[in-house]
Parts: sequence; C-alpha cells; structure tokens
Amino acid sequence: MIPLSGGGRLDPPDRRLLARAVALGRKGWGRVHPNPMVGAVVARNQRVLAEACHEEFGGPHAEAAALAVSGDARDATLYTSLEPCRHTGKTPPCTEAIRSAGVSRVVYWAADPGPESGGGGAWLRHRGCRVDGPFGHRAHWAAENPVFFHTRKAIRPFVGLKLAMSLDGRIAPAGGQRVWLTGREAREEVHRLRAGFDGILVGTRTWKADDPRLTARGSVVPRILPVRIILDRRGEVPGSAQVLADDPPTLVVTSSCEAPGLRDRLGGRADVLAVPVAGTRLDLRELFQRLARRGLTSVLCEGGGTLAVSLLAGGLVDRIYIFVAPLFVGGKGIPAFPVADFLNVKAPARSFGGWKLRLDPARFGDDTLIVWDRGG
Ligand code: AOF
Ligand code: ZN
Repeated sequence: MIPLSGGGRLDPPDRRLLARAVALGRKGWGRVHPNPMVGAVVARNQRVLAEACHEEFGGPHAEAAALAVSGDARDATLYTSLEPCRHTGKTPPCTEAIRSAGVSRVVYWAADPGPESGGGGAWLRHRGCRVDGPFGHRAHWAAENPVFFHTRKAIRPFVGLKLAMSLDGRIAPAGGQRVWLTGREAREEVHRLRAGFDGILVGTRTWKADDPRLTARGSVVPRILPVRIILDRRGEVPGSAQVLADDPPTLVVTSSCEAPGLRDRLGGRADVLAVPVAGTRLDLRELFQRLARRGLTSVLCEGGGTLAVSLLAGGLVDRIYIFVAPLFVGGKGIPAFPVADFLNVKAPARSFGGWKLRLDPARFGDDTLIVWDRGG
C-alpha cells in the first residue's frame, strides 16, 4: 500500500484506486525518464471507466490518456499518482482536459514540484472541482519516482548501488571465485532496472574479472540506451573488452596522465573522460559532477565492493538495491561491503540518517529485493 498521510481522509475504495494509479505509473520505467512515471484511473462510483499511464517521454500524460478512452467522464473521479499539470509543455495542460471532460473530483498522490507544471490541484479547486491530495511526503514520492524527485541534480546524478548477497551477508566465496548468487528472475530484474538509468557504472576489478557487457537486455527496451561507464585509472582496458563492443556508448574514466594514450589506443571506440585522482583513487565526486554536466540524471553502480565502499564513504549513494539470495556462502566468503559502517549505524535500527525502507520488498524467483532509500 502507498503511504497516505495528510491530504484528508480517504475511504478504502479510494485508496485502492489511488494505489492502482501508482502501480500503473510504474509501467513507464525506462521509457519516460527524466519525466515522472505517472498512472491514472477514471472511475464513477468506484467502477473503473479507464486506466492509463504515461507511456513515453513527450507523449500524452497519464490523465489525458485515461480521459481519452474513458467515454463520458462527467461527474466521474480521476485518480492520479501525480498532481495534474497546468502547463503547456510537449502536450496541453491536463487540468484543461480534466475540466472539459466534466470530471467532478480529482484524487492525486504526489505534489508536482515544477514551477510551471505544479499547482494544478489548486487551479482545479478554484474552478469548483473537488480535489483531494497530496498524500504522503516527498520522500515517499521520491521512492516511486527517484530521478524526477532527485534534489541534487546539478551536483550529481541520482546514484543507485546494486549488490547481491547471501543469507550470511557474503558477496562471493573466499578467493575471489565467481559464482552467481541470485537466480534468473533476479538477473532479469537487474536488466529491467538498467533500462531506467542513464548510466551503468562498474569499477576496475569488476570489468577485469567479469568482462561484462553492461547492456539492458531485459523486458524493457530503454528509450535511451544507458551509457556504459567503467573506471580505469591506469588506462588498461583491452580493445577486446565486451564493454567496448556493440551499440551503446561507452565512457572510460581514467586519470589525466593516462588519458591521451588511452584515447589513441581506443581509437574512438569509447569516449575517454579524465578526472583528477584523489589519493590513489579516481575522484568520484568530480566524476559525478561531470556526468551531471553531460546531462546524465541517474547512474546505477553494479560493483564491485571497492567502488561500493568508496561511494558510500563519500556519501554519494541515494538508493541501495540489495538482492538477497537464499543460500549460504560460508565463513571465509567475502563479506558484503560493510554498509552499516558507512551509513553510520550505531544500534540496530530500521531507519537512520534518512535511510529507510520505503518500497515493499519484492520477490524474484527465490530471491528477495530490498530497496533502501536515503532522503527525507
Ligand atoms: C509527464 N507525464 O503523465 C504527467 C506529467 O515534458 P512534458 O511537456 O510532457 O511535461 C512534463 C511535466 O509534466 C512533468 O515534469 C510533470 O511536471 C508534469 N506531469 N508529466 O511526463 C505525465 N502527469
Ligand atoms: Zn499533464
């Protein structure tokens, strides 16, 4: 169930239909970013007349799409996961569509923070429509639409960190031997998740050990292929690396000293980005700043442990995706990076320093995905 504090009381049928709108919105993953994922339901006396979501960036908004197929919507209620927009952007204002359809009540979940698009709720109220919303808080809305509600856009992209671990908190057996902890369904989910990010980042050890392709090969074909980003401080990536093959653009991040030679060696097969070195490592804060300047709004980091620790230590992570596989690795296995140390956990807690479980855990085959969000 979605959090529904504030905004007045909602009856159970209203809650159900509003939650349905939020669920419909999720279908836009990978297709609408950086716009929000939005779903809408048109109902009369709780009987559903139409459902829709925002399917494609630049395409019809969820509310307008639902009203376009609802038939007569006079005196109906529109449930929407985001406050209806009141601006003319790539499409006409949803508030106008709602008013001309004769909808008498709007129930919405998240407030639209946009200076031009926001305020549609008040606009409709002013014109005699009953409006209930917003419900919940920014942190809840951000959990559903992390990139849209990300507040540090100018400084860095929204950063997600993914890891898979065993029941005894290990990411791999002793000796660096590679094994798959999670099953097929969880791996498919990772591919689906990739589709919603602008960039997929891995550290040096990971590309050396796994030779990954870092493409999104799941059920969602991303609207824009995520840029593959690899850290390579010493400029060692071989031309045969899979990450350099095929379509999506690749960005090799290296130190300024290695950049010219690397650029020559790669001969245009990947873009090379030189960032300063802080201590013995590439300056990740600077890297993210530059990625933000290049227009990347989100990055998914997929390993390994060293990169994860650097990111957490630098306070550079907004979300952690933890896949828990129902198996034991054994005492000598490599522990999942010591998340708790970097999150400043002092005692057993379900929430601390803004970190919290906000989305429901999800099952993928035998594995469980737990998503931890920071903020609010
Ligand atoms: C969407 N889909 O279903 C709703 C949105 O770029 P535009 O012109 O399509 O406008 C995008 C803005 O409209 C978006 O940032 C948000 O403020 C508002 N509502 N956007 O893309 C939708 N309802
Ligand atoms: Zn709209």
